[in-house]
Amino acid sequence: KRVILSGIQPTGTPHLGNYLGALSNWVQLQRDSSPNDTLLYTIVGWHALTLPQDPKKLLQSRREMLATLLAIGLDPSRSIIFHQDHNPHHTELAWILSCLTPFGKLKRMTTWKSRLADSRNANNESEVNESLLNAGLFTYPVLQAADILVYRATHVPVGEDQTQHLELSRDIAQIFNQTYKRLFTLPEQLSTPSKRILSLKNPATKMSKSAPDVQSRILLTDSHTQIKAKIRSAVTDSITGVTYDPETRPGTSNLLTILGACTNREGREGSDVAADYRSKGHGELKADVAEAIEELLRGPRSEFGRLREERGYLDDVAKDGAEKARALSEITMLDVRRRIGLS
Ligand code: AQP
Repeated sequence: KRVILSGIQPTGTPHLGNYLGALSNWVQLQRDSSPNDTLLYTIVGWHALTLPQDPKKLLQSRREMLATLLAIGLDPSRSIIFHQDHNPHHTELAWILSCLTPFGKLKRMTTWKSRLADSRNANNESEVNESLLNAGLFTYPVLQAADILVYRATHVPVGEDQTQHLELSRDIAQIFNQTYKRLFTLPEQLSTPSKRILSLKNPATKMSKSAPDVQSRILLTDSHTQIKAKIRSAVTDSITGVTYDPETRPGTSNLLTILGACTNREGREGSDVAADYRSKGHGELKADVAEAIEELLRGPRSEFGRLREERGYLDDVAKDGAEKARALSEITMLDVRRRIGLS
């Protein structure tokens, strides 16, 4: 029996990268899993707070993220879909785990190291600008461990960029098990055929919800016209013809990756797609990419448009999800509190 957990931050409207890299896999897991498996999908509002958020926008993004998860096909009668911040067990366990987590392990997280580097660059100094960093940015991998361990998740579908954090979750689980009596099974990374989708404007970086230029990403809510315009203006190169070479032609290769992923969810690679465009140009490629994205997103977009207005229904789904999640995590927390002497 597997317990599968994954999460997404409500930091803006989800984009094609989120969909191809994570969300579509969640739906696939729902389809392929055994009825004995428990599926938990969470909108991680507490993680979003590690960067400044406008409260009104955050509230809206949370609700819209829930509508998106339902619109793409997650079924609340099969999967437990909930807001992380509706279940205080996450933060309770995170505190307990943070008291067991060696400081040095957190210092070695590459996400932290790149934050440190950014805080230096921003000032163009070798000194860290501490006002650009908060304690949450340093400790959030512990909260992530708690998100997973509080449900004793056995499998976590995440991209490769999360491998180090998942290893940390396993280390923390092991420290707990050694310090107290064994409680946690060690969660495994569930490798998904996830594709890293790059920014349409700067293909040296990934497509991201919070990148300032909205033209750099296809939103799941974009109209057909918006999709066509964004793909038409996507950065490629001036080399004649279309070939797949992520090193020298990242923009063109990204479009091929998108086309492969949109037209065949079983992992048709950008290099396979390139063969169809050997004698064609960027214009034809872009037109086909825009149509393939439209084909993929049309259904979810119209479902999202309907669901976002159904506030009562969304509140009911969130409430029901939180109750189911809390009922599961309470079992773990009773055990945890007893073991550490705080029952
Ligand atoms: N460009 C991408 N290509 C493939 N997968 C991606 N994911 C994000 N961007 C891409 C995957 O989406 C899931 C949810 O991500 P998240 O919201 O938890 O945080 P993130 O990875 O930081 O995503 P964003 O879109 O870049 O958000 P912001 O800008 O707020 O940081 C994850 O499984 C992630 O791998």
